Amino acid sequence: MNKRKPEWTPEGAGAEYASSVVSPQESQSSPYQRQKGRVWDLDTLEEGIKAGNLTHISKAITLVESNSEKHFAAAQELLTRLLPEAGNSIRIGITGVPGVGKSSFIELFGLHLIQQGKKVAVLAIDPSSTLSRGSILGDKTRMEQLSSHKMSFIRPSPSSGVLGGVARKTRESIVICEAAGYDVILIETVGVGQSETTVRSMVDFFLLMQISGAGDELQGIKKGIMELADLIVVNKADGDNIVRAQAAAGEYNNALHYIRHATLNWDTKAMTCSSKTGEGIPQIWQIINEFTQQTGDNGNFQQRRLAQTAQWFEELISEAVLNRFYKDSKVQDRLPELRQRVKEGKLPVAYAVSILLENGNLDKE
Ligand SMILES: Nc1nc2c(ncn2[C@@H]2O[C@H](COP(=O)(O)OP(=O)(O)OP(=O)(O)O)[C@@H](O)[C@H]2O)c(=O)[nH]1
Ligand SMILES: [Mg+2]
Repeated sequence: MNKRKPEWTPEGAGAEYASSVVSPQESQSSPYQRQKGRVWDLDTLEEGIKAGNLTHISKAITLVESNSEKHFAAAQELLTRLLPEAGNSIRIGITGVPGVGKSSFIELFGLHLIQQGKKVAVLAIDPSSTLSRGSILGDKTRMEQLSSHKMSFIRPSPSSGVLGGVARKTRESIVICEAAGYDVILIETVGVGQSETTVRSMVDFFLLMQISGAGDELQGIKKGIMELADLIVVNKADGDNIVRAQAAAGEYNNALHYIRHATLNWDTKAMTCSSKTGEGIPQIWQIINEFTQQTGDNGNFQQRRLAQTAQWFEELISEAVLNRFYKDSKVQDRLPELRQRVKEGKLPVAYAVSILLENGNLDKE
């Protein structure tokens, strides 16, 4: 704070005319900045992230994952600062049923990328952890070498909250990782519920992982998921399983002739790979490079990102408006009774809704 004197101060007057002036910079500082030197100092976090400091990246992600309102303001300020540095990566979603080999694949694939001079970040969206409050994905035991490599960063799934909330945290974590200079962001998710669609809405390239099973290969696959994929990989193509895996890939390729592909002008294909022997891993990276090149040239890459952000914005508005509505005390006062009257057939549904939207004002009745 500055000690300043008003303009009308008589000449030669002393300190009795001084007033305290808060400089604009100080008044705009968040509560976080005022806690300089503490864990969440934003300047330090920002600098650390831009320098690729792993501790600071982790702390920043913990900050965006926090559910407290105080942390929300700080997280948003940090993200605002980081946004200009973000966007320079390829974001790859990897999905498949539990046990298909996602984490094993990411271990070998990540190491291959590092060999190509890339920095790799691995994030996870685990819808089941929102129920069990535990994190089963992105487990570092399956990614032993990758997790200890200095060119990689692995973050398990946020362990609580609804899918929508977890997705927001992952999107924000992507911004942090990109600002920290990661070239490839891998997002692992188990194929459960809406998680595939959610991950598809935040990545550039979507890899669907499968294994060959007995009989009809396509039976086990959820309708619609193939339409999200930019590449289908039949994993565990090793040992006795090679022939079966190749046959499965062939069946997927046939089926792909008849479905709509996820990306305009991109031919989604199926291929085999082994996350045990590493067979197929370099080819997968090559395909992703072709994809980036092609969609970059025809503008689809950038267009999809813009559309994703726009869509996310609208989704968040809907979510926030709904939250505000249910939190409104007048709505809370009236809701149980109106719900009951609607149930009993005593009040038309649309009428009950209109009453609630008038902030529970029953004068309308
Ligand atoms: N033979 C063989 N085994 C594999 C391959 N990939 C993974 N496995 C094995 O399959 C099992 C499951 O692998 P994970 O990588 O944990 O599978 P995941 O899809 O990440 O599983 P969740 O995280 O539980 O959804 C492990 O025992 C792996 O060793 C492969 O290409 N070939
Ligand atoms: Mg896994």
